[in-house]
Amino acid sequence: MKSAVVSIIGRPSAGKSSLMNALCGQKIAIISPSPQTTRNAVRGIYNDSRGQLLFIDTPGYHNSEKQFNLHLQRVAVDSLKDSDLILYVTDSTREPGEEEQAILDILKLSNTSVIAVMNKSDHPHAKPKRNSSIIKEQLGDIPRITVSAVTKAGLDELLDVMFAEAPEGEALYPEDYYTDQPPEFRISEIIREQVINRVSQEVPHAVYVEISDIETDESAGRLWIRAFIHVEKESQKGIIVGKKGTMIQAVRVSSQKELAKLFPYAISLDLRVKVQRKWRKNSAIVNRIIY
Ligand SMILES: Nc1nc2c(ncn2[C@@H]2O[C@H](COP(=O)(O)OP(=O)(O)OP(=O)(O)O)[C@@H](O)[C@H]2O)c(=O)[nH]1
Ligand SMILES: [Mg+2]
Repeated sequence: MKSAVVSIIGRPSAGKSSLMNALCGQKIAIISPSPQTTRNAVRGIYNDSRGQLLFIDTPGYHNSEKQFNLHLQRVAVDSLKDSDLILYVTDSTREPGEEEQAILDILKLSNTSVIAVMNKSDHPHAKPKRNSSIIKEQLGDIPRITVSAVTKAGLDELLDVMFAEAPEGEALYPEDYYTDQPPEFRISEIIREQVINRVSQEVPHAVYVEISDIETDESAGRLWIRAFIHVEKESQKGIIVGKKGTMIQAVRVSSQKELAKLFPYAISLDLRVKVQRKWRKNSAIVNRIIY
C-alpha cells in the first residue's frame, strides 16, 4: 500500500483549496474569490485501493513583509518540511509574476519531489502550456498536469502520478476519515466563508470568527452555537450587519444550512459582530487563530 503526506502550495487564489476538496470529494477547506482565504494548514484525506494520500492545504504564498502575511507564509513553508510530495498549484489564467518566482525559488531549495498542477483549465483564458514551460525551465522535467478543480478534468491523471511517486507505507488515518479538523474550527470556517463571500475589497481580510459557546441538547436533537465575527472597524461592522440586519441574517441562515450538512442536529446559530481594532497586528490573536 502507498501512503504519502502531500503539501499543496501556490499563490493566493490559485485554487489549492478547491483542488483538495475536488480530490477528496468532500467540502473540507473553505473557498472564496478573494485572495488569502485559507489561513491554516487544513488536512484532507483521500483513500482508494492504492492507499492513502494526506493532503495539507496551505495559505496562498503572498510576498509581503507585513507581520500577518509573514505568519501565513510560515504556515505554508512549514508544511513542506514534513511532506513526501509537494503539489505546486498555478493558476493558468494568470501571468506568472514575482510571487510565482518566490515560490519557484523555495521549491528549488527543497529536496521533496514536486508535481506541478496547472489549474483552471476550464477557463476561456487559461494558458496551461505557458505555465508548464516556465515550470520546466526552472524546476526541470518534473510531472506537470493540467487540471480543473471545477470540472475535475485531469484529476484521475493527477492521482495516478501522485500514487506513482508516493512511498510504500501504512495509512495514517482510518479509511472513513476525510479530515481531522476540530469541530470548533470547521464551524468558525463555515461562518467565515459565508461572510467573506458576501463582502469585497479589504473586508474579507479584516474578518475572523471565534466560537464562544457550543451546547448540545440531545433530547431536542439541537446544537446551539454562539459565534463572534470580528472585524477591524465600525464601518466593516455596519457592512456585515447590513441594512436592518439583513446581511447578518443571510449569513446566519446560510451558515445553519451548511452546518446542518455536517452535524446530525438542528442548528441554532447566534452570531454577534464585534470590532477588534488592528487585530492582524495583535500577535496574541494571530497566534491563537492561525497555527
Ligand atoms: N474556473 C475555475 N475557477 C476555479 C478553479 N479552481 C478554483 N477556482 C476559483 O478560484 C477562486 C479561488 O479558489 P480557492 O480554492 O479558494 O483558491 P486558493 O488557492 O485556496 O486561495 P487561498 O486560500 O486564498 O490561497 C475561487 O473563486 C474558485 O471558485 C478551476 O479549476 N476553474
Ligand atoms: Mg485556500
